[in-house]
Amino acid sequence: MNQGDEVTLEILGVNGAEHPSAIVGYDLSFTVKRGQLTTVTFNADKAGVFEFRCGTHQPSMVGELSVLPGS
Ligand SMILES: [Cu+2]
Repeated sequence: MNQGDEVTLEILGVNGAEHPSAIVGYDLSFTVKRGQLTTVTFNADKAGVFEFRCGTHQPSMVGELSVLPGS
């Protein structure tokens, strides 16, 4: 995605009952639950690589959100 984009993440919970998660640096938190689609909408106003992580399943359950700089 590019900086300035309006972004919607759709995350489907498959394994594990609950995943209380956050995107570090974007001040976003949400909980993914098994069998449910979690929707997170935000404006990608900061460029960079941001870690998203589940607070329960560490150190393995992490990902990265990459936002390319705007022109
Ligand atoms: Cu988890």
